Amino acid sequence: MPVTERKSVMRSFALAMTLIVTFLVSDSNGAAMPDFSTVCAKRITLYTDKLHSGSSIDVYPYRLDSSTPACYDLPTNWQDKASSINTNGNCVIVWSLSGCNRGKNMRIAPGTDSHYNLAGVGMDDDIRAVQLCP
Ligand SMILES: [Ca+2]
Repeated sequence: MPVTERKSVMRSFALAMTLIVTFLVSDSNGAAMPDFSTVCAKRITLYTDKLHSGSSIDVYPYRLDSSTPACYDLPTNWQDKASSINTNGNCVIVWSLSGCNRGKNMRIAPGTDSHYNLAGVGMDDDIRAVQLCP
């Protein structure tokens, strides 16, 4: 491999490592790091339509620090859209407002009603945040 090509490869490698380290050290907002013990934990799936149909999004609520419950604020294009939910065996609290600390909320866990139709618990097209049960 010619020297210039080798240098180019090394430069690309160095850039990639810098990006990875930057990603690991801080998130894009420079906000507090999530607690990694909960980051990879629980997947919750929301659907735009009832009966787990339409478009879907997987969300992974995480803790910002040890004193707050794991919460995930939905992106703007998913606010007030969900009509059914798969908690994948987890217990969650869905909230009508972001932040998991205000607005209407409802606990949804294995065995509770309305996973297939959130209208049954008054939360149809009315979810902006998902929290893991504390
Ligand atoms: Ca909907």
